[in-house]
Amino acid sequence: KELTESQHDTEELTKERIDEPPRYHVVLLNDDYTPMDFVVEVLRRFFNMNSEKATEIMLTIHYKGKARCGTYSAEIAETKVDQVVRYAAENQHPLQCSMEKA
Ligand code: TYC
Repeated sequence: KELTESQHDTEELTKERIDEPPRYHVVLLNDDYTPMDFVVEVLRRFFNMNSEKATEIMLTIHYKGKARCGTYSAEIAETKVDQVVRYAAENQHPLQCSMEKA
């Protein structure tokens, strides 16, 4: 599109001003002990998945070692990791959860 010189300047200034905050994938890791049902429950409870989606993601983790469960701002991702690790520990499961920069 054709822009005047001042429109170019405005676009550049806007670009510099609205730098989007970084986002993070929350990742669940496989282990040999956590029951499949528990992982499905975690995915439904903390990542708002339906049974079908939760089962699909749980099986991806089981067969491939890990899967992304959602992408969030740093603060929300940290909260999810915290909630999952705490809930797993409360239930004596070794389920591990971490975050990766998107
Ligand atoms: N591998 C586990 C089992 O066979 C199931 C499992 C799936 C564990 C996903 C953790 O994040 C996980 N019971």
